[in-house]
Amino acid sequence: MNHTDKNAIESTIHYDTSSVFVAVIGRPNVGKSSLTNLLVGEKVAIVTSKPQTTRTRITGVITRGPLQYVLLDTPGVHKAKNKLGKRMDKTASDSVGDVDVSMMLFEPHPGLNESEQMLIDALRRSGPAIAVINKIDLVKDPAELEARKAELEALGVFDAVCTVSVRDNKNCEDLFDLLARYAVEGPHYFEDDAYTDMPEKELVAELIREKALLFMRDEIPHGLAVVVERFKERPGTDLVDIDVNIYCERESHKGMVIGKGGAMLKKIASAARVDCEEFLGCRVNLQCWVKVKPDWRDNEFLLNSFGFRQDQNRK
Ligand SMILES: Nc1nc2c(ncn2[C@@H]2O[C@H](COP(=O)(O)OP(=O)(O)OP(=O)(O)O)[C@@H](O)[C@H]2O)c(=O)[nH]1
Ligand SMILES: [Mg+2]
Repeated sequence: MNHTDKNAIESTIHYDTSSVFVAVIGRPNVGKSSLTNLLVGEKVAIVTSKPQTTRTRITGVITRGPLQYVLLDTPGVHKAKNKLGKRMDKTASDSVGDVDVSMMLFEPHPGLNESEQMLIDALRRSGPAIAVINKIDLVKDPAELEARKAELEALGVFDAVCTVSVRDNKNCEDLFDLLARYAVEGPHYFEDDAYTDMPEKELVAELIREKALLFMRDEIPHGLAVVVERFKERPGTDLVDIDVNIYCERESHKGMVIGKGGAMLKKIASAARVDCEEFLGCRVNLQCWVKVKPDWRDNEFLLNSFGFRQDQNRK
């Protein structure tokens, strides 16, 4: 069969299904992961009040009848201080080229920083986008919100500018109809009952990192990497044994992660275990070890071995 015949046949195939790939982008801490989790209805991405919580691209899947939404939650764009930061920024800016539409989140207060400008330039080059102003629960004066909307509309990049509060679940459901406009006819890329393609091991590692971010002072948890070394069900029981290495950048940080008499590590592990048991639906025996890998955030080899690869394109 020659190419022309093949194309003619393919163009006559009609699918009853469609999908829309959506990049969720924006500055750190604006609520990208919170919105992704809310729309998916499951916790696929960890959320904390600290910027740069998300480090890799996380897929959240929602199937509603014939239409499948695939949300790609990305790291917040920022001025990178190390190679990990540069990879995180690249993950975000590369994502806008891989999708059917980008959903860029904004804080309600006015202005755009340099990293946001860079993302907007990428959107100008690579296709449709909508703007979502989040955290409107924090806005006292409606005129402020109108001014922010006008500011974003004036950029001429966004097909629509919406206002939501993920915290109060306000206007978030409306995003489904908006995103559906960008759906493309074709097969579903994920099982209809899937909500993420993230392996259980990675979800466990992320939950531990979330607790470290929650319980520890600013810079230390940003220098941690968590790797699950063993994940094994005990035959004949409802128990999973999970061994985890927590890598930090300096010997002095190791002491802080472990804490006095092991108190900090215990606190992190106990809280993470509760979450792991909930999402795995079984009992968990979690063992954590703290190790030092000096300046791993600037080491290409370690970044690769900890899972921060750049070849994540899925479409
Ligand atoms: N007040 C308010 N806070 C919110 C809202 N949505 C998210 N937050 C909070 O904002 C903080 C950051 O949320 P994340 O979802 O982790 O933000 P992110 O954009 O994914 O951040 P990075 O992963 O660091 O880029 C958390 O403390 C959230 O609880 C909202 O609608 N209103
Ligand atoms: Mg995030």
